[in-house]
Amino acid sequence: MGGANEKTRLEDVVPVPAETKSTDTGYTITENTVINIRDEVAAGIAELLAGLLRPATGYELPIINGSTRGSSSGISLRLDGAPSDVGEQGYRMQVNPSGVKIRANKSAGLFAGVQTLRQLLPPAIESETEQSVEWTVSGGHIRDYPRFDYRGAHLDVARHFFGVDAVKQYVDYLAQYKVNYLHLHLTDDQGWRIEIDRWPNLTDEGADSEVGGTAGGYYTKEEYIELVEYAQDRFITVIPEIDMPGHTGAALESYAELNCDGEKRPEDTGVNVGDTSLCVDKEVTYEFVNDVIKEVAEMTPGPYLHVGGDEAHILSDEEYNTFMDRVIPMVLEHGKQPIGWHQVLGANPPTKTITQYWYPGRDAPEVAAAAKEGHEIISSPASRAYLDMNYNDQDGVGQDWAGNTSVKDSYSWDPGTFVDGVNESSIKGPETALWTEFVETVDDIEYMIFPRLPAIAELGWSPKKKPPGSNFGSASPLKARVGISKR
Ligand code: TNX
Repeated sequence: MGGANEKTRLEDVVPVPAETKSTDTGYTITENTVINIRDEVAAGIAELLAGLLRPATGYELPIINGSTRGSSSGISLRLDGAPSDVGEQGYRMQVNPSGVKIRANKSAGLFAGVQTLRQLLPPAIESETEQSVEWTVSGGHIRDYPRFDYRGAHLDVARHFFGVDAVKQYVDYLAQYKVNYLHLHLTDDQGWRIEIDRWPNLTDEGADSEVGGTAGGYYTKEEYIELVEYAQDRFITVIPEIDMPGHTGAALESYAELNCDGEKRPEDTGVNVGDTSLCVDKEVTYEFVNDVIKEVAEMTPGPYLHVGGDEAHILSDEEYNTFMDRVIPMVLEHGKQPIGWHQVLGANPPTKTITQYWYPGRDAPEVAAAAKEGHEIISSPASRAYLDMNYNDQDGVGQDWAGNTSVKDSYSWDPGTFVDGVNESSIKGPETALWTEFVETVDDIEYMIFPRLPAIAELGWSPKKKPPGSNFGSASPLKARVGISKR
């Protein structure tokens, strides 16, 4: 990043926009700047923008609906005048001495444009107190739209619990890099983090600890809904994951009847995986799962519900398939499209089931076969997108089972072609994962996601121009904007 007087160039934005054309003269926000809108739909976005700009600039920045007051010097946000080929998430932006114009077809695009504007301002704009800075935005024209409609980020709140404020902070980070799905891993052996009315012990007994034995926690329904709405206001859709039939120690600790031997499992504060399962032979298991899916679906406006399905090591294939054959249709019945980790393919689920690929390598014939049958694939290869992997032997608070994962590793792969035999047309998009066995605090989260999360956000958004990896040059926009290259 440059000195105080050096402006951020249009092509320094992360993710790098599809098309930029710079001019010499930009726009400076002053005490006379107004924010113009024409549609009520744009009002919420204008409020978010004003809320960001007011503290650091100290300016009033009134939002004016429908007017072209004065010479209309200022920022204008409008849902017309965007080229149709920027689609529902893209935008067009023009900056000249009289103002900044952002145009989009849908509010998601307007919001994306505002995130671009945010990065084009001096970094001091993020300050909560008034700064004396010249608030100049570089001049020029941007036409921008995503390569993949889906750009996800996962967060494990089960191994270590993160409360509403921490997750809101995470959402804010995602929004800045135009990530539009937040996958919350809500349940695992070490904790059940979401209130379910019909099964209250899940949170009365199954939520009070986490890895290492420290206090855990859970979201009440109201808190979960608050989070979902907070994300929605930032054009991020929450995908809840209830991991089943394995990774269910917290449920098995809460209800004796869910265990095959009828005994409650002891509390789990370790980091083993694969040694728990719901009892697939008991009818009560399916009543339980149906109730959970129903209640989670009811409080989730987004179209997806993730059923996990990974690492059910203590089940036979037949038992696993029996379980998935009953559970996947339940998700569909409750109006959601199912997603499962790629092991779910073993059960031959209907093609509507989206599969999330997570192994480190490129060779995954079952995933290639599923793609040919019509399954959509979310691409999260552990060797690239697992942000709980350490950067190198010195840096990181995570693990290394998929290898150390440098910034370059995270940045130099192609989500569209990573898995052998899968065409880009089957790829929904990339998704980062942050497992939290060893990630304990918000500081830990930030250390692990920056700058690898922006790197993968760029792979999801920006056009594929060059062979994978060549984006990571010394003049890389990512490097310029988010620094850190030694990890
Ligand atoms: C594998 S990825 C898991 C998680 C662990 C993670 C740690 C996946 C579907 N299962 O249970 O937390 O590795 O990196």
